[in-house]
Order: sequence, then structure tokens, then C-alpha cells
Amino acid sequence: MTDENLEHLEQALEPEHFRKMADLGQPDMNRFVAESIKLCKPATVFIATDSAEDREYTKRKALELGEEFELASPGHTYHFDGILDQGRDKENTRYLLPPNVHLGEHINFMLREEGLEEVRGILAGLMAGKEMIVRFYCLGPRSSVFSQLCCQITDSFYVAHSEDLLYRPGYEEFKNAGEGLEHFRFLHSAGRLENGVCADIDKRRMYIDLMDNIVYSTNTQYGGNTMGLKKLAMRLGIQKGLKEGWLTEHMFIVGVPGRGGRKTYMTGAFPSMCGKTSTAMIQGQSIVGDDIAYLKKIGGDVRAVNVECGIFGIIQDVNPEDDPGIYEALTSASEVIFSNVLVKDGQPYWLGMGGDIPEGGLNFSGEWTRGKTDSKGKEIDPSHKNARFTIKMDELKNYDEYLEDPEGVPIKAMIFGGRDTDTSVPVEQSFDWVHGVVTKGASLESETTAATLGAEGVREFNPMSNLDFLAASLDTYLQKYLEFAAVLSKPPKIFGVNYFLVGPDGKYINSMLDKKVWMLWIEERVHEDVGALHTPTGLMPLYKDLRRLFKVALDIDYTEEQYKEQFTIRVAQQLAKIDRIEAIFRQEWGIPEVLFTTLDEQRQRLEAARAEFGDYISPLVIAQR
Ligand code: SPV
Ligand code: MN
Repeated sequence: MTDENLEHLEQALEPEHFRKMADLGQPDMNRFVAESIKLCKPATVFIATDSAEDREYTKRKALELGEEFELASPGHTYHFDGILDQGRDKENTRYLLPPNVHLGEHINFMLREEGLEEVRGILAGLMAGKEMIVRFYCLGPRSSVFSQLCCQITDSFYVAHSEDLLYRPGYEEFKNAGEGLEHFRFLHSAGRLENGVCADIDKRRMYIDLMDNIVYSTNTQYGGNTMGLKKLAMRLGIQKGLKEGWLTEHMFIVGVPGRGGRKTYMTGAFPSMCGKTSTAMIQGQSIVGDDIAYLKKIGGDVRAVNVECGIFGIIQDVNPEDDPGIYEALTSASEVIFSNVLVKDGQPYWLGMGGDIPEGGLNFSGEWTRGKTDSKGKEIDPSHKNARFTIKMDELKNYDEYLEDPEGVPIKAMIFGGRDTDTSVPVEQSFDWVHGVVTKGASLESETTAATLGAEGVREFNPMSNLDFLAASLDTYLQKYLEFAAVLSKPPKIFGVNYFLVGPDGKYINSMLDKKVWMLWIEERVHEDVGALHTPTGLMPLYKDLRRLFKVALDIDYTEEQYKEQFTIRVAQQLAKIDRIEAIFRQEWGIPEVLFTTLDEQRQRLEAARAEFGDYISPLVIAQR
């Protein structure tokens, strides 16, 4: 059988690159690449294999083309995204759906035909004069039942270089995979550049074609919008997982040390900029992943792999005291990309790094001096709040030995946390799987942050911290979630955490370091080493256990006063939250009834407790009962 696409590639590609496509032996890839070339009309095409030589070429081109610049430390570079291109653009990220499919109120979508026409119109000829990079990756460890193969096409060497750090190579995997395999495809163009950044931000689009497993991304450079394998692939992964009975989650994976030298693996889901990476990097723990996990049931356990093998992490507040592990990696790793930081004399600077930040330098706004304002008159920070670093996971001292294990690690606890200043206690276990899925996961709310464009500090519903990436209607997602581990005799235990509670004076009532104690308490609860306080909202720590753990882990004398303040149940706020969440679920169609009954039972427990103890219930009072 002749492959017309391969024939087209033979004409369009240099022989060396044509050979790489021909050797791959994947007709679907031939079609995707041939069609993308016809559409985007690049000047040249670079097909990348997994070779060190091709990776070196990518790095070198990013520098040559001015997408990245060298810093004083060898192997360290910086990159700027445009001032209007500093986070995920939710408004212009849309699912392309056929006319008969509706995914509910919370999903941004448009008609597939219209979307394809629009985005293809934008992409037409968009790579003129540029080089197209075609790269193959594997999401998840190689040779694993978890993993998904992907093809990324981009005209940005910064994007390709970043993905080389963040994802496992997949050319050889593809070659061995045989034909007819389902895979994910991404087509990105940064579009017209001016001073190295996207000039046509009004044409920024991220369109997800769920029917064809292709994501299109145009006129943007920011990683969350452009690196197909990251949040774009997450949406395709969610769709595929739900069809096949597994989960794609916005979760870290860590190993937490426990008694007798044991290690307990847990996942944690937090919206962006709510402490996910810093929780994953707590000293003493080992890290499998910091952002995206695939979870499958294998042999009676939930097991998880890190979809990635690198970190695209928030750099703000990384300093030797609060994040010593990352700080050390950033100053010693052999390869780091700093994005949207301040640069002066070959050194990167960022907010909260500890030490002084220069009064001037180069940043995402161009030449910057303190007091510089943006077009709205707002003072521009030296580094952006969403400035990031990109490194390979194995540059961290604490990376977990099972990071590349094709079987993943067994997950014993799942943690959900959001930015919540007034409602939930710092840590609490749910009564069981369903109670946890409903009240900790599906009811998650968080205040918005700089990781997405738009206003900050607005409380938003964000179930499982996955709302931005849901490629299914909420009812389907929640139903599948509930079913996922319900069949297991020992499903993972579910916990809620909240690092952002404030007191009457508006100040945080926990320190950044306290999360270490919550993780250790969770570890002990998994093994039922310690008891817990039965409250209307879940199982809370006993004072004596926290006092011991604060002493052991942080050498802090944790007082009963602190315990009382942090773990007082705020009944009115808890009830208001139930009302908000219930109202949202009522707007949706087909939400499983158990969500309503579980919330209602919690409401009744809270009301009964209020009748007995009032609006603020101290854990010490419950303990005495
Ligand atoms: C997040 O915002 O959740 C991130 C970074 O992990 S991004 O790539 O923008 O998604
Ligand atoms: Mn994330």
C-alpha cells in the first residue's frame, strides 16, 4: 500500500529527516506531520529522534534564535514570555465538540467544525520562514501499561527544549509500538514574534479536538499553553482514562517516611500556586512527581506514575529556608531554564528568593527598573509571580528510586487542598472513600492565583483541582471517580489539607513548614498508628499526636492554644460551603445522588453540633465529650 503522506514527506523533508520518519513506520504520524507541513508552511523541518545529538541541536537553536539566553552558570538559561502571556489562558482554551455533545456549565467549548476552521485559519502559513520541530515523547515511564505516546510539533525551540527536560523520549517507543495505537498529537506555533515574544496575542488559541486527540495552540509561548505534553495532554488523558477506567489527575506523588523505616506513597491535588510542589519537596520525603499523575488499579492497589520526568515549577518563594531542595537544584543542576525572572549580570533573581533583588535588570517587560508600571499603571514586579524554573527530576537529590518504574508506586493516601482562608481546618481525614471523594475532592474550592490570567483571590469551585482540564461532563467524571476505588477492599484514604487559613487579624495561622507535620500525621493515619477525633466534617488529629510530631519534625513546642485556633470547626462557614457546592451540583445534569446525600448528611451533623456547641467548636471540647 502506498502512503501518500510518506511520499509528501519525501518531497518536503531533507533526506536525513525523511529517513527518521520512514524508520518510525507510523502512518498516522506521517499523516499528522505531512498535514501540519502543508498547513503551517515552515521553511525547514527538523525531525528529532531520542539521540543526544538531536537534543543538543534543540538546545543550541533555542539560544541561536534568541528564545533562550545564557546565564553565568553553565547550562543555565533564561526565557521570557510576553507581558500579556504569563499564564494559562482559560478563556481561549476550548474543547471542540460536535453539535450533539454538551459537557455542562463548567466546560469551555465551541462547535468542532467552527473551531477547526478558525484555528486552521490562524495556523495557515504561520511557520513561514521558521523551522518546524517534530518530536516524539512518552508520557509516563517507558515500556509501561500506564504510558501514552505523543507527538509534538512546534516552531519554538524553547518549547521543544523544555519538553526535552520534562518528558521521556518516545521516538524509539513509537518505533516499537506497531500500528494503530491511540496517541496524542499537538501542533503549536508561537506565531509572529516581535522582540522575541508573541506579537498577535489576540489570536492566542488552545483548541482541543477530543475526537481526534489533537490539540492546537497558537500565538502563545507560556508553557502551560504551549507544551502539549503538559496541561493539553492532561485533557486528552482524562478523556482516555475515563473511557478505560483509570484516572488522570492534577497531583503530585511522594513517598513519606514512617515508623520502622517504611515509606508510604501518597498523591496530592492542589490548584496551581497552592503549595503543591513545595509539599512534594518537603525534606525527608522522596518525590515521584509534582504535577500530573496517572492512576490505575493493579493487583488490588491504586498505583500511580508521574506522567513527567521533570518539573516546571513556580520559582517565587524558593529560598534556602522554605524550599532548600529546589533552591539547591536551581543553583547546582546541570541544566535549568528560568522563565520570567529578573536577570542582571548573568544572574537570575525572583520574588522571595531570600537576599536582595537588584533595582534594575531585564525582565518580562523588557528593561526594568523599580517603579516601572504596566499599561494600566500597575507597578511591575521584578519577576512575575508565575515565573518558573524547568529542570529534570533526577537533578533533585530526593528523587524517588521508583520514578521510572513501569508499574508505578502503590498509593495509600490521596490529599486534596485549596487556597481557603476561612473554612477548612489544616488537615483532616475523611470517613471513607465516598465521603472523601465528595467532601474533600469534588467540593474543593480555591482562590484564584497568578497561574491563570485574570483576577486573583476570587473563590472558585475546582473539583479535584482538575476543573481546568476536565474533558468530560462533571457527572461522568464524578461517577467514574466514585467507582474507581470503591471496588477495592482497601481504597486509598482521603485527606483534606488547607495551608491558608487566617485568624481574625487576617494573618495566616500556620507557618509554611507546618505541612511537614500534616504529611507525617497522614502517614501515621494510613497505618492506623494514631487515633483521631470524630467531628462532623471528618477525622481530625489529636493534640497529643501533633505535639509529638511538631517536636520531632520541626523542634517546635506546639501549644494547645495553637491547636485550638487551627482546628476549631467554623460551622457557619462549613454550612455556607455546602450550600455553595450543592447549588453548583444542582445546576449540572445527572450528578450522582450520593453527592447530595453525602453533603446533606454533613450538613445535618454540623447543624446538630451547632445546636450543642455553637458556631465555633473547639476540638478540645469535642475531645472531652
Ligand atoms: C499549573 O498551572 O497548574 C502548572 C503550570 O502546573 S502550567 O503548565 O501552566 O499548567
Ligand atoms: Mn499544575
